[in-house]
Amino acid sequence: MRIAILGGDGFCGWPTSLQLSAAGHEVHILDNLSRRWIDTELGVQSLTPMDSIQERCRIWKEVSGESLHFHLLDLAKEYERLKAWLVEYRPDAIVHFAEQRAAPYSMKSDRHKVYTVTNNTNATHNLLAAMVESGIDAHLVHLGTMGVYGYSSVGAPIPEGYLDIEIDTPDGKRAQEILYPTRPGSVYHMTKSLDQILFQFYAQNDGLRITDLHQGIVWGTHTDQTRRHEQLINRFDYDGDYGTVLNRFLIQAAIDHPLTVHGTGGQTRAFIHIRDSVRCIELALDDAPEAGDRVKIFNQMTETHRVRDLAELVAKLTGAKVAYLPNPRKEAPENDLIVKNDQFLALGLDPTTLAEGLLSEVVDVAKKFAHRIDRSRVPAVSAWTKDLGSRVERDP
Ligand code: NAD
Ligand code: USQ
Repeated sequence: MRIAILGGDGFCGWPTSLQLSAAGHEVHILDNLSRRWIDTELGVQSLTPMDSIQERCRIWKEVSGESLHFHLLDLAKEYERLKAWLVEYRPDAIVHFAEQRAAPYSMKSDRHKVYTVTNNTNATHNLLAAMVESGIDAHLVHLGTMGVYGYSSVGAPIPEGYLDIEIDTPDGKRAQEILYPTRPGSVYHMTKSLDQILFQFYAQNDGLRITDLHQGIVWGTHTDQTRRHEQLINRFDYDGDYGTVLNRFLIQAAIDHPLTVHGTGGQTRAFIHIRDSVRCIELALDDAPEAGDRVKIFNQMTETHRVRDLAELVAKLTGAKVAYLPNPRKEAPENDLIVKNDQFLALGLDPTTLAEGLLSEVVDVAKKFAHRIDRSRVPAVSAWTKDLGSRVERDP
């Protein structure tokens, strides 16, 4: 297939591009490199040294013999160029990663809220409108988030996207299937809830074939392809805005920084290793819906863990101390989480568990690149409300 990877320079997009290229697909990366600019804005850098996207593509050609094609394009701001690109290249499939994905960054200030909503909703809507207008019949696979469901403990498993309900009518009860009600916990997560409605409309109105992957928190760094050359290494975010919880604990342990648990650490979240994330995207591409089908939704996660359990696990493995800090976020202090992920397991996903993968990530990545860590960038200082901000700043 000819596959467009939107956001293919990012943490999930880069290893996905390599994997699909290695599998023999013609891969085109479209990215505006905004993530690299945000690193500059925040004064941070990936734990792992990253080459330019052009250099990464050159190394891949040397290593694999396969070409990766890079196109510098802003999905949210360059509608006409995007449409022209689709008309010219007519991809068979499009994988859409190209959004601002950090919840803390989206809550940093009013400017960051506005940027996140403008960037993410315009990127997705421009893509959908351009797909219809260009008349291409590509399968769109979007990276959504488990966070659209919210984290209130309902005691029942979260289904894959849809909920069967009964409505009282004058003629008795009527069964209906609805999108699972969203309850986003940040402006970023809210944009993913908006994306869901955009997808529902374009699937129903224009017969677009869309798969939405509700992904949990991705951890780890390497895939088989990124290991093939040191310059193919994936990015690894550890700072207080972009670093996700388990990857942060791993590097904190590597530099003897106390593990930064927010609140009691009673928050339960869904997790998936980057290798499995990439594999799931391959599986989803092979399982495209037909025109006229509802949006296909998968829960892309393999395990759930409570934050304090993760901290204790990493502490046991490494001897690190655990610090319980004031929580900069407005979120349930404790929640249960049971998630259905039957569809990917049925398609043959064989998950990497924390128990198998954790130690190698600590040794191969966190310890190896520990000298590149700026300790001052470790604390999470973006607060969800002004009240929470004043508490957080008092604590490192
Ligand atoms: P990332 O920030 O590393 O990568 C996103 C890429 O998209 C970047 O290279 C960025 O430059 C590009 N981009 C952003 N806006 C763009 C625009 N307007 N035009 C063109 N390119 C643009 O993020 P990631 O961790 O790789 O996440 C990828 C996707 O997966 C996101 O949509 C995110 O919501 C989703 N996701 C990520 C995780 C996770 O733990 N990392 C978990 C669940 C879902
Ligand atoms: N947390 C800590 N300490 C830290 C960092 C985080 O206790 O140092 C806690 C947070 O308060 C939160 C939980 O860990 O309760 C998860 O935080 P996170 O930053 O790892 O994850 P989140 O903000 O939800 O966002 C990440 C990705 C996002 C993706 C989402 C999947 O950045 O793109 O959509 O995970 S999910 O969480 O399933 O919605």
